Order: sequence, then structure tokens, then C-alpha cells
Amino acid sequence: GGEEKEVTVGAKNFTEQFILAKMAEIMLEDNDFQVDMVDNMGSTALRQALESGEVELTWEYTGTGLITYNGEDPIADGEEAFEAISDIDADQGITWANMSDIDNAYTIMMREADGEEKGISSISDLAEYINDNPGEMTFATDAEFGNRGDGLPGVEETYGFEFGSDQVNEMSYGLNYEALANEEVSSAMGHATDSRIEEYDLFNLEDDQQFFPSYHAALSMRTEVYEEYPEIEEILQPLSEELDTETMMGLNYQVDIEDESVDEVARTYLEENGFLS
Ligand code: PBE
Repeated sequence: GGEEKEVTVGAKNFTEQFILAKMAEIMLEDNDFQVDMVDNMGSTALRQALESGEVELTWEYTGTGLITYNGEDPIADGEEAFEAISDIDADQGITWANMSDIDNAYTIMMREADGEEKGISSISDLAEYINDNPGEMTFATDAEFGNRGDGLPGVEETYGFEFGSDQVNEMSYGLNYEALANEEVSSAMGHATDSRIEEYDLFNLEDDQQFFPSYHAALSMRTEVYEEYPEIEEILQPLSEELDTETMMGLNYQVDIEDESVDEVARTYLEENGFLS
């Protein structure tokens, strides 16, 4: 019988991840791979699935690889971060490739009008406001940001403030944008590439202490799979070269705001760019 080329692609639980994973699936299928998809995972679960072999290929973020999975210090420069995580993960049988210009950093958001009214434009301003008005500001977050070292605990430590436990509302990712826009909370965490920030008249507070590093999306795959199918890197290269933060926000917009399907958005983008045979 003929050799079946098979690969399992994994994804986290937010739109950008669904789109990127779907694009990889479509392009690999276009090159005679049979692709299985395992999606809807938190970051840590996805990483464990990659380490155990349940998943073989994912789109991961440089900063997340360094800080969350390896306990390393954040690295601001994109290229340097990519080199560093590539070296560190090599020892664990994980190969990084195809770094894109998508930088999906965490952000702290407020409503534009509220920020103006309170005179808050940076995270330092927010810290000062919270320290002057204890108990007033509230915050929406998903569980992951609420607990990650490069999430809320690190932001609070760096900027010198603390939300009381009553002030923090934990919810599924995605609902944070609605909660902030609907004035259920006065601040929230976000992902820089999420189109709802602009759509709902929210803004990203300036990270004036440069707490958040770069989070470039790149392929993270099992080294044994990378070695068995070296063509994967080549197949996905035109895609990773074309994608950047602006483009990704536009694709996220089509799914989250215009209600198009992930499959439709991914396929149309690939066809329009001539990435399919
Ligand atoms: N991030 C921001 C998170 C979610 C978006 C890339 C730092 C992550 O998935 O690791």
C-alpha cells in the first residue's frame, strides 16, 4: 500500500488559533497529508499534548514558550526570543520554525471614554488610580492570564498595585471584551490581535514599563515529525512570511465580528494569496 503522510495539528481555544490551525490543515492536505485536528485547549494542556505526542504540530507564541513552559525570563526582541526558545526546546524534542510577524501580546484594556475621563492612558496611570481609589476598579480576565507569571500577578508586581479578589472577575476568554464594553467591569485583559478591541471602542493601556515581551506566532512541532517530514516547513513558509499582526486582526474580525466561519476565512485567505494548488 501507499505511504500515508499523517500529522495531528493542535490549537488553543481562541479564534486566531482556530484560523491558523485550519490554514495549516488546508495547506498540508493540499500537499497530500492526512490531518487530524485537536483543538480548544488551554496553553498548558496543548503543550502537554505536544510533549506526549497526542499533538504533533501547533502554532505557539515565542513569549509563551519561554516564560510559561520553560520558566525563562521574557525577551523583548522577536528574533532573539525565537532563537532562545528554539535552543531551549530542542533539548525537549520540540522544534520551532516559520516565525511570523504576528505579535499577539497580552494587553490591559479600558473603554476609551472611561480612560479619558479618568486620565488613564498607561498601566502606570492605572496603578496610580487604583492606589488612590482602592476597591473602585474592577477587572475581567480568563483563568490563564489571571494565573500566568506573564499575566496579572506579574503586572501587579511590576507596576505596584493589587486588585482585591472581589475586584477580579474570571470568565471564559472572549467574554472579557463584552464585559468591558457593557460596563460590567472597568478594565480587562486582552490579546493584541483581537479585533473586538477596536470594534468595541476599547484601547490598550501603554505598557510603559515594558512588562509584556513579544509573542510571535511560529510553528512548534515534535522534532521527530519535523525530521520525518522536512517538507512541512517549506509548505507553510509562504504563509508564515505573509502573515502579520494587521492581517491577523483582519482575519479575526471576519470570524468574531462578521460571523464568518473559520473554514471559510482560512480557505479564502489561502486562495486569494495563491497558496493552494
Ligand atoms: N498570548 C496572548 C497568549 C494568548 C494571547 C499569545 C500571550 C497565548 O496563547 O500564549
